[in-house]
Amino acid sequence: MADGLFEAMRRSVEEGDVAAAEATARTAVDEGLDPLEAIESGYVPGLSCVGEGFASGELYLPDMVLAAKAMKAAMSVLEPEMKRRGATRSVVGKVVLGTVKGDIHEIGKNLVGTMLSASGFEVHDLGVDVPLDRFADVAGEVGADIVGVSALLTTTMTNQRAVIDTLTSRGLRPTVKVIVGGAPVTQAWADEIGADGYSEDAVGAVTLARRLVGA
Ligand code: B1M
Repeated sequence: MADGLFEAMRRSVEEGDVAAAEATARTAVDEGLDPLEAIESGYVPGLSCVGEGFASGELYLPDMVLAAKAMKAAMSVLEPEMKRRGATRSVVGKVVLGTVKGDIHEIGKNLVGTMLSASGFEVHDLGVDVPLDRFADVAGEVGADIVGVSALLTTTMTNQRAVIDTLTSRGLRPTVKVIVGGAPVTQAWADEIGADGYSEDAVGAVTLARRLVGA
């Protein structure tokens, strides 16, 4: 049963079919399916397929835009359900989260934010294309434990280093941990730029964040 639904989810994203993406997400919620499993086994394979088609020249930017719209429609149904499932936990730490300057990819960052808040973190999501100083500004204002910096492009990854440099120059690094992630990011890159941690997915980001705040 779930396999058929995952297949319909994958197809909805590949075809950029917003209505089908939303409908399959509602079915998942109605049937009590784990929303994260629906995202990872249903919709993300569709996005990956479109990404590969774009990289090989078989698909074009409008195809990626449509796929992202369908994915976001599904997320708008699944994210509240993820938050609802984690709603009773107490606050374990404060995270300032965003996608770096020059980069407008938000789906993975949003998933990380949703998982963190469902796991008891207070998340201050700055959005996408975030100016470098803004991470440090808000981290100082809210007394953040962690700054999470997402980047999806090899050309914008370097801004993760710049965010860390800004935190250092503001004197915030002794108290604020930095975690980095995004498709092109690796542990080696995280080490090179002096981040406190790297995770390849949203579940790992939660484990990492909990470890960094000693929860
Ligand atoms: Co873009 N794009 N895109 N895109 N896009 C990629 C990233 C690309 C790999 C596609 C490809 O060529 N195969 C490629 C990057 C190549 C590179 O640099 N290596 C690419 C490109 C080239 C571009 C443009 C330059 C295209 C152009 O204009 N010519 C352009 C750049 C725009 C910009 O940012 N300035 C562009 C635009 C877009 C859209 C706007 C159309 C759309 C984004 C819409 C949106 O987000 N609202 C889009 C999309 C959808 C993609 C793909 C297809 C899917 C990305 C995604 O959402 N994945 C992507 C190909 C791919 O990744 N397969 C591609 C699903 C998401 C759940 O995964 O984001 O990886 P991900 O997040 C994961 C982990 O990475 C991790 O956890 C998440 C959940 O598991 N993670 C973290 C993420 N952030 C984290 C932070 C953490 C920890 C973990 O701690 C803080």
